[in-house]
Amino acid sequence: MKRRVAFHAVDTHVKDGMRVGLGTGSTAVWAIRRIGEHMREGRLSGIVGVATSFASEMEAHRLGIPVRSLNDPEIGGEVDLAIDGADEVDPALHLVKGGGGALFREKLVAYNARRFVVVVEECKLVPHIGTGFPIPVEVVPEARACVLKALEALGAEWTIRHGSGKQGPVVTDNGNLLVDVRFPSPVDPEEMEIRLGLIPGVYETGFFTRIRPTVCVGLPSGEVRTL
Ligand code: ABF
Repeated sequence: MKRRVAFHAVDTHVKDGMRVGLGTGSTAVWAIRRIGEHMREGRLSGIVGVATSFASEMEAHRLGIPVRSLNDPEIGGEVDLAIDGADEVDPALHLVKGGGGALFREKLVAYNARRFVVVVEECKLVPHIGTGFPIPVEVVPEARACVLKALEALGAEWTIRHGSGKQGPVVTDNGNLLVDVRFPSPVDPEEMEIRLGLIPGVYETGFFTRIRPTVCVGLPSGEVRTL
C-alpha cells in the first residue's frame, strides 16, 4: 500500500524538469524509488532533488537522482513539488510529522514547495491531531530545562526521545534534542504550532499546519484517495 500510494503521487504530480523535495520515511522512500525508475527508463528528465534527510539523500544518490541544497542557485530556495510522509492527518489536513526526527528539513522543504503532496496509509487519518502520535519538538540542548518548563505550563506531557537500547538521547542532524509532546486533550494545531514556536529554544515542531497539502491516502482495497 505504501508503494502504491507513493507511485500514484509520483505518476500524477512529477513532471520533467521539476525541482522535487524528497521526503523521509518508509512511504516517501517509494516515491524516490519511482522517480529513479522513471528517470532510468527515460520517462522523466531534468529532475533535481532536494533531500529532507541524510537517508533520503543517500537513496537519491543510489538511484542516480541529482541532489542539491535549497541554497543552490539551481533551486533558489524553492521546490516545485515536495512528496513526503506524515504521522497523522486530521480532517482539516493539518499534519503531525517528524516521527523520524527530520522535522526541520521536512518543514523547510514543505513550506518552500509550490505544491506539497503527502503520502500516507489510511491508518494515519485521525479525528484530532495529537491523540495518538506525540508531537515531536526539536529543542536546542542549552534550552532543555526552560523548554520543558514552558511545555508543562501549557499543560503538556513530554518525553525526551532516546535511541534504542542503552543509547542516550537522540541527537538530530542539527545537534538538537527531540522531545515528544502529548496534550491531555485536543488542541488547536494551528495555534499550538505558533505558541510552541515562540518558546525560546524550540528549534522546530512537528505541527505542519501552515501549508495546504494534497494528501494521497492508500486504502486497503489498493485504491488511492486524494484529499
Ligand atoms: C516522515 O516520515 C516523517 O515526517 C514521518 O514521521 C514519517 C512517516 O513515516 P512512514 O511513512 O514510514 O510512516 O515523513
